[in-house]
Amino acid sequence: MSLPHRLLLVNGPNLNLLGTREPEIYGTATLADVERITRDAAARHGLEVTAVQSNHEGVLIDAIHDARTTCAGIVINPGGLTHTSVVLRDALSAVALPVAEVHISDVSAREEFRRHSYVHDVAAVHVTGEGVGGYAHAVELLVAVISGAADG
Ligand code: CA2
Repeated sequence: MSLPHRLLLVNGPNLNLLGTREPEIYGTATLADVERITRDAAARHGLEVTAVQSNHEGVLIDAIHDARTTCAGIVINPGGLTHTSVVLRDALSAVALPVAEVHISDVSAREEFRRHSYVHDVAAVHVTGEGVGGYAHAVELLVAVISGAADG
């Protein structure tokens, strides 16, 4: 059976505020810019993108569950849930799709509590500290993983 020609883009809590505060950490691009960058990168590989951003964990979990039958992979910036959420990690693990974890800022160079990610070891791809361009990089790396899995 052929893979769906679609990726799920998930942005977690507070990322709707991108471009409005803390430009020294997150830059000036908005969530709409992030979604456009991701769609453009995916389109170069003939893939469409379903984008979800929510400040509610359950909404993100439902979107991840829906992706199980509709998407070939997931690009996710879990926001602060990265450092707190076993539930989000379990959802990603349960759907068993290739996952790319993206962080706009360099979480390894910030507060200690940002150094641990519950998502890290259920993700095949990690992109950190590349600004919003990191979403395009994540798509490239995720497509390589998906293509490799399809070949193998
Ligand atoms: O660097 C990233 O992409 C983060 O995932 C962003 C999260 C943070 O909790 C992670 O440690 C790293 C926070 C997103 C908050 O976004 C804001 C955007 C604009 C203004 C304020 C917050």
